[in-house]
Amino acid sequence: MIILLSGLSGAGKSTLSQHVKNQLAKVGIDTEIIDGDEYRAKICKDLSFSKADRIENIRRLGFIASKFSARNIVTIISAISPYDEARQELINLYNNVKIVHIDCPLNELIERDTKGLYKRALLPDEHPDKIRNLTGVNDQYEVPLKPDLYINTHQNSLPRCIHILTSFIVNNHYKPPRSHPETLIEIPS
Ligand code: ADX
Repeated sequence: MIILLSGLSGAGKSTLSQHVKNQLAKVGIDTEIIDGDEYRAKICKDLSFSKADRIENIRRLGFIASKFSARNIVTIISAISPYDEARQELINLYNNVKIVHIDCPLNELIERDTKGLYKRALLPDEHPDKIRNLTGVNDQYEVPLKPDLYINTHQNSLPRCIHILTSFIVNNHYKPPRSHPETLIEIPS
């Protein structure tokens, strides 16, 4: 299963995915997190925040996710993924892709502003530090219209958000039948 956590920067995608991974480990479900920030620092270094590059970013993350997912590892992509086109591409290409919209009102994100990005996007136009393409402020975020799951991180506490996402994954995760001893391959000595 591929879980695409889509939402604005600071909405809580990374925090949530880490906690959910820990919860899933307790019930024996293996999880891999593919985090936009982390991959942009490594194999997506060449990509900007233009529309084409953001779509390419999700394409690459999706491809990697599909490899983990094919091994029955729950794979959480934590990336803004602002374009419906990119999200739809993953749904069309891979099995069992679930879109989860991690929502939080912009005024709350501006208040939290853990990375200082919103402050920079709201600077006057002539300011040298101004960010001109921050998703949700001066760049587009296409709200997922029919997400498989919607979580509002402002209206729900962190434990509640963790519970909602963990339960969703547990209920949708394919559990392979346990192999019987007679089906085990014998290794010749
Ligand atoms: S995506 O749009 O291509 O899906 P991704 O999730 O990989 O974005 O990266 C978003 C992260 O990059 C943000 O959490 C933030 O830390 C950083 N960032 C830097 N500049 C921008 C920007 N202009 N818009 C959005 N995020 C930005």
